[in-house]
Amino acid sequence: KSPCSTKNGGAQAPPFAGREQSLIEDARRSAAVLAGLSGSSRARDGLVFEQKDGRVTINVLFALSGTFEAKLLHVESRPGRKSKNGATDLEFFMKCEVHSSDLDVFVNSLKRVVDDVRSVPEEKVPWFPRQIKDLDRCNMLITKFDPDMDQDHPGHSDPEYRKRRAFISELAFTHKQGEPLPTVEYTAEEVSTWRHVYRQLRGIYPGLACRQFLDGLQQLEEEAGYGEDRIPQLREVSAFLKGKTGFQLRPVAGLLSARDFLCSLAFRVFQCTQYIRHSSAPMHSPEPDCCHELLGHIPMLADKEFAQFSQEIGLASLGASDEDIEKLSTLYWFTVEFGLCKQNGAVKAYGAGLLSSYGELVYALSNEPEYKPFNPEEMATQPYQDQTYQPVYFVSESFEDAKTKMRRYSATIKRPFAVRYDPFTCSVEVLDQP
Ligand code: HBI
Ligand code: FE
Repeated sequence: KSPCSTKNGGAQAPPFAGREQSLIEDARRSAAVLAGLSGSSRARDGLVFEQKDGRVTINVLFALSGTFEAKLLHVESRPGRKSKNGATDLEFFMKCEVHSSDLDVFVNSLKRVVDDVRSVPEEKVPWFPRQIKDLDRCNMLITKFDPDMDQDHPGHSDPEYRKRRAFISELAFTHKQGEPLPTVEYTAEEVSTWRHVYRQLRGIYPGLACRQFLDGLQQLEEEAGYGEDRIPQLREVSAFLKGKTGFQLRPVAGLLSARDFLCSLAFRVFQCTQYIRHSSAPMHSPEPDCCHELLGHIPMLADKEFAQFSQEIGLASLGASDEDIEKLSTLYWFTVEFGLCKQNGAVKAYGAGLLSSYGELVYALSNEPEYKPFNPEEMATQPYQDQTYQPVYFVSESFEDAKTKMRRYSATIKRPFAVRYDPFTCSVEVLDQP
């Protein structure tokens, strides 16, 4: 009889590690019998069976010699190769993790007991999407600001709000690339929150927002149904953007990991939340919401040069190390989220975090905060605030200038390959991979 299959999903110590020596002795005594059963001369190192209802449970025990620590990550039984007499071998597949300094001792020790030992080197380049369809796999959410997890979230103690959020999240979770974007019928309360935010911000934009933003917003008002009386649908906004800069939207359930968020920009896809902030705090949201996306980000993404700038940050992030992702995400923070730029001798806002927050927009353009010139090397490691206003903002001379400096910075990110975006196939070509 075949032994039952064992699955061990968690990272645990080997099932018999540390058991009594008597168990090992017992197993050794049984080994000869088992060798007969399984037909494997290798299965000699100690086995214990238990018999129940005509089935035999076989506990395989390896006594490995040497000094090392290994973790058993996974065990399974599976049909192996066909042997000469036509029968299929039953293989046991085990996956272990061991420190690289112990690798040789461990592998040699294993080889005395098992037929096939292979080591898989640590992956050097993190996985990244190659085609726009692969973005379906880039959905790692960060829950630190979500209303279910964050006690300080204005909607935390409102079960109705959390239910609504769960409903809208589900639309994002089930969306697949290429499908029509989900539409949400917003409630009167949600529209009233939107109206409040829109009205307040719209009034101060002309003096504080950069030219590109104002142009974009005006076009959105004329062509994509922007206004204070309704929350625009992602579907219509996405169609609008596609015609302007080739950017498209994709619904997302909340704050994404920096890696997953940035990589979508490489495909000119902007991950967009579809829920709105809690009505008790219309001027403040700890996490991105549709006010932040639709008012802060979208008008800028209608600008060709800014769209290019955003995509280049995305391309630089593909396959980058964790440290480089951290730096790129900080750069993104001080530009796309909180950037300022000079225009006709005045400082204006282009960052979405500013353009979607009445309080911080006014503060950033007052003479309170510190301004520093645009410098990617310095920006990439500047500590930043995600709880309150920024103590420092970086001011670029122009988008052209920001783009040139960013390109220079991206070129210093070490990757064993280059990437090129092919707009015809919406895919990333990987060049010079060794
Ligand atoms: N996720 N949904 C979403 N929206 C953002 O604006 C966003 C994100 N994740 C990370 C992020 N922004 C940035 O702060 C950088 O870390 C890239
Ligand atoms: Fe944002």
